[in-house]
Amino acid sequence: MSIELVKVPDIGGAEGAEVIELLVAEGDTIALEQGLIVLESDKASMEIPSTVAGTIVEVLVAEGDELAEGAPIVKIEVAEGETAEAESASAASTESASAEASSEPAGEAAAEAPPQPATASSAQPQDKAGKTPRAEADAASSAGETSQTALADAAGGSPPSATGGSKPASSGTSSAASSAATDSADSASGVYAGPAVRKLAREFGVPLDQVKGSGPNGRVVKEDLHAFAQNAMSGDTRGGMGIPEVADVDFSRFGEVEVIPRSKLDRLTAQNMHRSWLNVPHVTQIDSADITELEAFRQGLKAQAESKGVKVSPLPFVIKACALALRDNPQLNASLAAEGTELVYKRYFHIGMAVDTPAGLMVPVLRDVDKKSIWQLAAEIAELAEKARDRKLSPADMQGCCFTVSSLGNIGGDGFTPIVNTPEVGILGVSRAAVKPVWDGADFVPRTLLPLSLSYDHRVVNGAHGGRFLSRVVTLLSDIRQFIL
Ligand code: CAO
Repeated sequence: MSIELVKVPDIGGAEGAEVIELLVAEGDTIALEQGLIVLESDKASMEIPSTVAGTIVEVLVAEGDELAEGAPIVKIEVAEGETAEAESASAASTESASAEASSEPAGEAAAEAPPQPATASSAQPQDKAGKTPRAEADAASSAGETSQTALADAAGGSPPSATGGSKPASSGTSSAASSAATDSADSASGVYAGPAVRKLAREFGVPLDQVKGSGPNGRVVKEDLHAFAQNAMSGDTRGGMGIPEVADVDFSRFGEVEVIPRSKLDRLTAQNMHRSWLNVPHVTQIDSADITELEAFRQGLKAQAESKGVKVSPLPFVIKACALALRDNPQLNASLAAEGTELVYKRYFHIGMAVDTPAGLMVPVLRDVDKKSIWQLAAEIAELAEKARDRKLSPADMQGCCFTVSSLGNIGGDGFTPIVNTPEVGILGVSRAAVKPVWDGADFVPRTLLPLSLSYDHRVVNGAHGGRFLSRVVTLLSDIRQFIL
């Protein structure tokens, strides 16, 4: 174990370069050439890499400090065995404790050693010229060449890709120590930007790694920051891929109009739809159930229904089928929790029913549907629909929903894509049943088909879950004897 002191290398004569970022902290284990700090002078910003691998023992600078060449940055504890490698890559900016005590001044070695660019390969012992790693290190060290690998070649404006690496701080060939750097990698993300742009980004509080650079090799230029800031102000932070505002249009310019304030319920519904649409990745699967037998059975119930004072539409059958299918497919009866890290599986089967009312859409909830008969469900559907239209639903009537059924069967249409009522993860759209010719293997026969569309939250429900659930609903409706199994 030895303690190495890493100092500011030759930074092109810059005096008083400010520490704008600390990239390491005490106790960090760092690799050779890993960035230690970012310095910014009035000409350049530059990441200063470590010339050794090891553990940071002490950080000797703080953000805002002004440093010049030779200023100590960190003390690093280097493990035995790594010292030779570290030393071979070491520059004048690194001094081991023993080196500090050495009687040979670095300046003398510098005078003897010809300047040569430091490369990653300089970290490897090189013996072709018969030099020991230490001697090689001395030469490199003397030349003051290493530690500059983080600097992009400002003179040539060489972007990182020009050195074959994706980051200037990588181990590609470094520029000469005396080169002034104009671009540097953003410490966190490998973003390239000049000092003025980085400064501006800090002033704006713009995270540079989120800005798309339009300069050569993706360099972020001032115009990119301006565009980013403008987009942020308009709510669009992704270069037009966010949610742009819809401009207000004066429709009266084109003809007579009537402006009516929306009801609170209407606005609330709009908000809920918007929230669901923006948060939930939707998938909709389509199928149809052959309800020929169900319809015959339902028609046969008419007299009985009248005597009970209940009207039985296809809806109670659909809702019951959903409850049974939810029981078999718990994924559709789940909700996301704890910011998506947990799933709550509900062991009850409360199903919401979309009701169209003059005031807007309402979704009262039928409880424990799996345990109720078709008669009970038909009666409750009628009762809740009436309460909804009369605006007599209590908050409790609309809470605790696991899954929603939205039926437009009484209105028409061949299918639609319902929006999931998050935090539920599924909704079944029911369209108008119609008699259609179906091939039975020998002939086309008239069958009553009920179009169904299942939308689900694809974060929770995958295609297989959705497919199994919908198939189960179809099977149950196609053969209602399955209800009792
Ligand atoms: N296919 C064919 N006919 C259907 C049908 C279907 N899928 N669903 C219902 N019908 C028929 C019924 O059988 C009834 O006809 P009969 O009187 O001849 O028997 C007629 O349509 C009217 O039914 P209904 O509306 O009285 O009863 P319902 O149980 O089907 O629906 C309710 C109740 C409250 C869901 C419904 O009235 C309603 O409000 N639907 C709109 C839901 C909605 O707005 N969804 C969209 C939400 S997202 O914007």
